[in-house]
Amino acid sequence: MSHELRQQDPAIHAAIASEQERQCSTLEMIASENFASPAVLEALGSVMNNKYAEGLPGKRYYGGCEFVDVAETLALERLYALFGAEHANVQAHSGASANLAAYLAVADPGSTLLGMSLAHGGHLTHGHPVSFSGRLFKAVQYGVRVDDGRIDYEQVEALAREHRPRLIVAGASAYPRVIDFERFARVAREVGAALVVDMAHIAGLVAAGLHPSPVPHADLVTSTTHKTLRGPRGGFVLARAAHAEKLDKTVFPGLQGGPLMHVIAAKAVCFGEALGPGFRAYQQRVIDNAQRLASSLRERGFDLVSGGTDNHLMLVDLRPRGLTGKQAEEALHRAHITVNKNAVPNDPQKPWVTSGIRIGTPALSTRGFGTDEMTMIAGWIVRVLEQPDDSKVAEQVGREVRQLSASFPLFAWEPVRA
Ligand code: DSN
Repeated sequence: MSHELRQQDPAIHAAIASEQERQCSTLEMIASENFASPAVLEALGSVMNNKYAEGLPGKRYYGGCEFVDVAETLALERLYALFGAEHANVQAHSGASANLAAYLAVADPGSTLLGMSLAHGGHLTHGHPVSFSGRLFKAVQYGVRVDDGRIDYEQVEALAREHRPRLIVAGASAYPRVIDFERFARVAREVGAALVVDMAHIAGLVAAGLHPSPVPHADLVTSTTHKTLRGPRGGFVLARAAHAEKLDKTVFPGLQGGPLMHVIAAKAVCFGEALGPGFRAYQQRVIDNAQRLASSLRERGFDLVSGGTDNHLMLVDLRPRGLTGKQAEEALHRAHITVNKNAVPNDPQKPWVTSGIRIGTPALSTRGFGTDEMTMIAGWIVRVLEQPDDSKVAEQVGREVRQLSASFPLFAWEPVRA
């Protein structure tokens, strides 16, 4: 870390140093988190932070944009190469703002939006009443089937026929199975809706060809860049050519001012890494690790929503163990294992408590953890959750976690660049 920061602002320097130490010494298993490469972090911390560049490459409202234009053009070119979309915009500051831009590009406020309920694995911005998506739009929500935890496509079809939404939103933040985008597109076509797919969680798997791509099926596809894609925090939107102009104008000047050019430069670096030959192997490791972790937890008697996983995450239903998600998250935290409490479908607990935990493998896979380590970690998770109030168990597991972490240095991996 830089000398300047330590001298100028010791308090912030110390907080950053402590956060780095926390990331190195704990098991980071929050499904939406990852470790961006040193090259991504370098671009993020660069002088591109200083530049205003409203507009698009070659068409800016400010002078001096020739070098930020290079960065944004490369980000776009690499994004097209990754996902094969007809049009892209890389300026959305986040996944939530990417979703808002996509919705407003094809629907007016007051239109009906059919999205997956947060309580069943969707996202706040897919129509929850506390989010803009439930306030600006008339939200109708679908969920998963009670018996197998899979998306209830028949419910999606029935709700679409009944409510004739302008927007159908597919995608999830806590759904462990493959999503059938083709089926969503069929129903969207039937009722005259635009299909927006939020692929934020699975973008890396899609880029690697390990999850079916929504791009051929959706009118617009939104994503973040920091989850399985392993880049800087931020968003982007892909669109059919017919929506290109409306999308760009909705992002700017509709919703945002100056784009974050340092973040866009870092997105370009991330997309370049994703085009490299090592990226597919990394995403395969994410899936292999999730499957091993899921099967190890099941063998030890833990219930998983839908019985397992096809992707990078799993949802543990703790109701049969008499534990809440909050208790489990806190107990694992004491053992240096970081997960998040998460509602399970039809959860009787409040969102601040929940009956489940969501566990993901993208970050540990970046550190080089493999399936043997996943078996070990499942054993630790079980030990802690079987005696969640026993501080000696937490201490012992915490010691073992630190030992294992020490043999997987955070930035020892080498992304292969395009
Ligand atoms: N907060 C993210 C997640 O954890 O899935 C979604 O935006």
